[in-house]
Amino acid sequence: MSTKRYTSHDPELNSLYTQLAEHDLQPLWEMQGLLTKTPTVQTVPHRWSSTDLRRLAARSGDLVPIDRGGDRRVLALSNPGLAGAPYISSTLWAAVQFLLPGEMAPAHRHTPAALRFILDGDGVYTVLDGDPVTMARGDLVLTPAWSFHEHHNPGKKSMVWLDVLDLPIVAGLDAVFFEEGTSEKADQSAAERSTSERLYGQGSGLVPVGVDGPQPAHSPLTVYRWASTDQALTRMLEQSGTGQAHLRFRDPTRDRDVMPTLRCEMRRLRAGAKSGRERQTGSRVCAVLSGTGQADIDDRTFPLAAGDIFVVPSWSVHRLHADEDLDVFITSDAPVLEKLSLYRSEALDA
Ligand code: GTQ
Ligand code: FE2
Repeated sequence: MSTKRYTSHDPELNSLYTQLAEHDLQPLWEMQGLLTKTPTVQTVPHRWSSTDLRRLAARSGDLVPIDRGGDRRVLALSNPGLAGAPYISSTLWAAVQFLLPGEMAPAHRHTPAALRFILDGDGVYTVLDGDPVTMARGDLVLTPAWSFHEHHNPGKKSMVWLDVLDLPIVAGLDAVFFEEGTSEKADQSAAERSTSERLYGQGSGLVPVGVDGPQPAHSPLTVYRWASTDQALTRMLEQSGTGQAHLRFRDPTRDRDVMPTLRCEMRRLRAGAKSGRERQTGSRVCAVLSGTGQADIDDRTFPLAAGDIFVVPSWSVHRLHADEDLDVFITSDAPVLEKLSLYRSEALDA
């Protein structure tokens, strides 16, 4: 008997409860908080400061070789509301990964999908199913589900970046698979542009015709460069007149998000701008690329600086304020909720 045993002051009912527990049964009429009016969310709003993340990632680099603990030197951002789970929210994994000069994180693939957003630095390249992709500040790099990946740092500086995975979702569905791969020779340097970029990164509205092969479940463009994101934000800001620009990264060949489970967006707020209060179902991981400001999430207020990472729990009311011009990367599980018809969104100041 390992199920919860309910109790009652009525001796007969109490005896029934004993028998129910012995038979691994539970009475719904005694349960609370199951079908709540609005979501009961364990994930709490939280922010990790850039200074702490960088210092502790570098310290891990001093002390921990890369071959220990799954071939990745990764610090998982663990949400204080999730009872010690290594997850930033109930549905997302977020982590900082640190690679020293000359190091290599060996090839593997897994069913959870991943993405990298680079908050600072350059020099590392990742090999995605044989296609080397360089990573630099402001770039978004996808590692779609079940694609082989490995990271190389052939340069002279260490590098740290943000990883986000849909691991808690895939784990919750009991669908995690993992496989080791064979790594490319170390220090093979990456080309300026990956094959994926050459084919699909030409610019908005331009896609190749006659490229054979099966349609992947994710965007065939696996890297979104900061130069284009920055330019798009600049132009949108010029047009908007509100001091705010908001864009979504999407599959250039189809009307959908970059990957089946993860949505990626970028927001820019001019100094002094304040976004409207909003809330959505699903959780989001946000990372400050540059600027300073503040995030209000339910009753919490977090000061923001470049490199900070924060989490917005499902259905929490949130807004951003910019003190200096603020650029924030946002990734969420929204595509999953949309596919299951569970997505809800509210603008509270509209
Ligand atoms: O870079 O392959 O943060 O497999 C967690 C699991 C990064 C990776 C993480 C991973 C990776
Ligand atoms: Fe991985």
